[in-house]
Amino acid sequence: MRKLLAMVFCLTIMINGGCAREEHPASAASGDSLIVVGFSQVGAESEWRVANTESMKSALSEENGYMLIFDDARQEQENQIRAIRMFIQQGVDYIVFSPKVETGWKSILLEAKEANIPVIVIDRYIEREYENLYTAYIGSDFHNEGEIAVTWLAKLLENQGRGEEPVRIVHIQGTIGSTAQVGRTAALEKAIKQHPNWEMIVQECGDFTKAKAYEVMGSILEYTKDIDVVYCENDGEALGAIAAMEEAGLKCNPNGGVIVISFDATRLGLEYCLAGKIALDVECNPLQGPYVDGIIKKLRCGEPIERIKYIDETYFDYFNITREIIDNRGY
Ligand code: GZL
Repeated sequence: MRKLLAMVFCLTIMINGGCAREEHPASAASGDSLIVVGFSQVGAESEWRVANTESMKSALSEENGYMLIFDDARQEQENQIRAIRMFIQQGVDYIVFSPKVETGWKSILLEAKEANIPVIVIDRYIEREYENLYTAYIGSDFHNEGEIAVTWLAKLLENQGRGEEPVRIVHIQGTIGSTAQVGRTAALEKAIKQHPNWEMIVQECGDFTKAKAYEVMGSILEYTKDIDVVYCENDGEALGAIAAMEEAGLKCNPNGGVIVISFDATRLGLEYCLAGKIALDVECNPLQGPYVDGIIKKLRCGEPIERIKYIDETYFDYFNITREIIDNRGY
């Protein structure tokens, strides 16, 4: 309905003195000078993604002075490119998107630049050589998330007297080419080179979904159950892998069972952590809406902005998680 509204209003452009409206017809469409934002979201593949979408929608609300045009790309980059082109044609004031993968954005971002529409990238990055094509980035340092995970794992194994023993690792990766996958994978691959007793027995893509990880883990269990660690690149994958392992009779627990490493620290993931099924859950904060709201408001007032913003993140493990922590989580 909002899109139709924006389209209809775009067709009946009102002449207005407001600075933003002179730049982009769509903001003339908003009548009471709402800031028109086109937001292209990757999809709804995980609890993390759902929380990210909710954060954006609540921050870029009409009450906060926005008309939000939302598009769910259903995990297809082509759909994101199509949506961004539509936003440009509608003459929105700002474009916000989470790039499914890092490559393939140069052409559409050049179109946005030519249309003089600022682009804010959230969550995942685009390839570094085109950094000049966006105005700001808000998200996570994914390599650091991976470093937190492998450092924690090395310490756990050391404390268990397994610092020299063979450690057989199954690696279930996120969407290949996404920044979250690139960073979390790089940290594990680097750690495996640093620990001669760590062995990557399988590396498969779980595409950040529970269903795909369940399927992949099920196939792996058909030819080996001799597994010490399963490194999953988000909570959805961890839940799928754990379901497959438990069906195969394996116990997931850092004390004597399979050590499951995960990322996101969604409430559901932390429930599994409390139960010991996930040993470590590294936080990846999806609550980026308020940051985007703040950047847009500063841009409109000509105030300086922080071009690259990494959100502060921590981790939770089976040994420190509590019911109170879970109950107080924002997502
Ligand atoms: C991370 C984000 C990832 C999450 C997954 O910022 O891009 O995508 O870790 C989500 O849950 O699917």
